[in-house]
Amino acid sequence: DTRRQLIADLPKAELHMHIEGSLEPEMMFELAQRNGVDLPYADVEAVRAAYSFDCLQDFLDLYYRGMSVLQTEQDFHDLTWAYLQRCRHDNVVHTEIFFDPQGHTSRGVAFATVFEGIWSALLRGEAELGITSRMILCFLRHLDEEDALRTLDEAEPFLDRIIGVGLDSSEVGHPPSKFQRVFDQAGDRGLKRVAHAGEEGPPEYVREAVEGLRVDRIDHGNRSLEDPALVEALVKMNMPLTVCPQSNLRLAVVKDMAEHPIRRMLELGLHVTVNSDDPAYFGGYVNDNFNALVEAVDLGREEILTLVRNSFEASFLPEVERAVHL
Ligand code: ES4
Ligand code: ZN
Repeated sequence: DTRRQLIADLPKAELHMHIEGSLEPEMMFELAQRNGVDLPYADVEAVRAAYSFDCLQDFLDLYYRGMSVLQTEQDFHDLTWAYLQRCRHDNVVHTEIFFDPQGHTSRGVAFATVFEGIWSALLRGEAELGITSRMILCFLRHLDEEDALRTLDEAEPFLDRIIGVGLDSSEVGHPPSKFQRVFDQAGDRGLKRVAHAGEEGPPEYVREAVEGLRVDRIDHGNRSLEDPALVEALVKMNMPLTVCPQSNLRLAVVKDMAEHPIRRMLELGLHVTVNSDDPAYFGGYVNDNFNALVEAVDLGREEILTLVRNSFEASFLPEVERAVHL
């Protein structure tokens, strides 16, 4: 079909992808064996069968368990390299990846091990595949702000290779305002800022992220639609929303892909992009996410082109490099 072909052919940017969420069950088993980790699954099929979630927390429980197989710099390199192969397959030419250092330092893996493993793969991706990339350090919002502040201090030697900070994990009960000081410090250090908001949390959390944390993008942002004044403000400031359709379906943010609000978001004038979030857990990479939308909500050629253009416009590439893609 011509829209599938268009999606496949277009060079794209991905702006919302947790590298630990690209850990496919096959690699999970391989790394478990390599590192002598016991997995509570009999085989790869059993892992996939366990990927049935009622809500964000259901997923996060398996996500944190899964990442326990990641221990050495080589592990993080292999994980990232496998993701970059998917980028090449999907014609993703620029990617801004999230990583969760606290998910690793809390179990004794050094920040430098995580960072250098991912970084060396990204360098190789640029040299061998021509894929440009950035790294975004996410704070886990279910932990306290002191932990986030310590993590930002640990990141200090690497900050010239980190484009920005993000906020992820369990949303409800952990509003953006809980992280005001660490986001202020990140801003003082010249870092960009993004935050997951309005995935499960209320529109008020989106407002806090924008007005308090002064974010450059909102990750998800679906529940902004419940507040017309907020939508109007987001449109006026051209705030990008990194939307993740298959994640939304698998985490019950939307009941049915046919009810996905992406078309309404576009019609409202919101600067939306399409992303895979945790591709190994939610059933697909970027092209799969576009194709799922096309099939369920009949996205047209112009809408696809807008979404792809938005992905470069909302990226943290410098203006001149962004212009090349537009
Ligand atoms: C996440 Cl989908 C999602 N939401 C919040 N935190 C996350 N961490 C990894 N994936
Ligand atoms: Zn996410």
